[in-house]
Amino acid sequence: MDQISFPEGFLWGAATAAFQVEGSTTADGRTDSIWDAFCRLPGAIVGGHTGEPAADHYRRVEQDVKLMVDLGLQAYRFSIAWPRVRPDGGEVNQAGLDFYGRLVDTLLANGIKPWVTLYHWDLPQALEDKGGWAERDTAYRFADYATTVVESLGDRVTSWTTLNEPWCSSFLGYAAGVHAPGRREPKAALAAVHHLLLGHGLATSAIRAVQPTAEVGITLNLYPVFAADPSNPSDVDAARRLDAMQNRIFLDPVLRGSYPADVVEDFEEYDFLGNVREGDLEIISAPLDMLGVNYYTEYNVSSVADGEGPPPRNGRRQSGSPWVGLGDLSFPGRDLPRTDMDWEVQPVGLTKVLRRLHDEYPRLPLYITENGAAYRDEFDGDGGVHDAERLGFIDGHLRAAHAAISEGVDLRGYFCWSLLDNFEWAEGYAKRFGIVHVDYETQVRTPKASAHWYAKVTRDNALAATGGQ
Ligand code: PNW
Repeated sequence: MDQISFPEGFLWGAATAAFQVEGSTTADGRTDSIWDAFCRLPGAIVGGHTGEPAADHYRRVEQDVKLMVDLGLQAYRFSIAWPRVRPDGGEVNQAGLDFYGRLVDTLLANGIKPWVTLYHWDLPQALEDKGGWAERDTAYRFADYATTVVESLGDRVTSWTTLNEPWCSSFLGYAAGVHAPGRREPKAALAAVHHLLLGHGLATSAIRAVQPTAEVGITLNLYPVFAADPSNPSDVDAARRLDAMQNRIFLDPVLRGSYPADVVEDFEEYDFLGNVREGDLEIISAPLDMLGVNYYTEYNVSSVADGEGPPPRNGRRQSGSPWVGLGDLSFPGRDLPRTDMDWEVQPVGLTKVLRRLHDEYPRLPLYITENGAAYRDEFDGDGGVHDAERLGFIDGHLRAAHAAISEGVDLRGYFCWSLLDNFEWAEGYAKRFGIVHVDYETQVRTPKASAHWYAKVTRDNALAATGGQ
């Protein structure tokens, strides 16, 4: 049977993030990150869950790399915990660096490429105490931390991602307050946007100063955004503004060296430009080697009258809106299946995101750095986890990625989210994204059907002609 083949050299991997899998949150000199502190706030996390024990990856690195080998992974995308490496944002902690040195060595000994993210949301709490990302100084502390990591691992690691999803860090963390640090301060959220981007730019230069041959990128969570009713001007404007704050506020400064004019106007009342100093945009638009795309779903948006927003979350900490300046929004459901996160499954949105980057922005090699789905997985009588929905989700999105490649998009690799079931932020351990099941009592790992299937895809560098399942 014919196959759908990916280009030669296409990189197949899986991803995790430090706080979501490591556990051992007080080991070897690690101190609190904003997520450790946030987890202690009543009602912040479903079930009162914390970063312990997560998937106990800190103590099970050898076993987990063996698992990656069994799954035929060519690359492992993981993040480094800033509070292990420079616990209070200042002094270097060698024991923390040594952990990542061992992980990298074990990966390389097994022929797996380490794909390192420097910031996947775990800011040292000591820096949040000084204002966090709302403060400009945090960007400079981030560049110092990047230098420390590259000086330590740069002889073995060549692929660096500065930030993962700065949208979540800024708008979920500082405006909605549903992610750490749990602040509901729209003005601080917009300051955080700029300071995260400044940190990205400063870190990019810092990495290159230590390792001139480094491949450097940033990972953004991008979404196609539609007006639910294209004939309703307020829906059309809501879609424009949502696209602006979700996609373009990050893409434009990084890839074109300027903030979009409508973003500047929309956020004037929050003094967005007051954060921007001369020369910042040159720093932020430092040339990159790749762009990471995280894709989960599309947004079909409608504006609703103020006060008709979502109902309070039972038993949960009060939340604000991440949609700064947009008032209440609704996302009218379409006739699409949904994951356990209640996110609509729409693979064609991935093709659209990739095509947009190709058509509208200076071209860079693209990587899908996250894509995957939470489902309620259950063991079958035979001891296996037959996660047909997740398998179908990944299969459908790989077909959508392949369609973009066929249209000429320079997509170089795919990382599924996630290698392991893990701590799903505000949702705690209740949502399972792994292709490998984790029993949080025993820490036993069980590859799900999707993992066995994915191993074959990576081996063949191809999908079967008709859908997986
Ligand atoms: C991303 N939202 O998070 C992260 O990079 C991962 O750490 C995470 O586990 C994964 O996607 C699945 O959620 C997001 O509410 C979390 O829009 C929340 C949102 C988007 C991305």
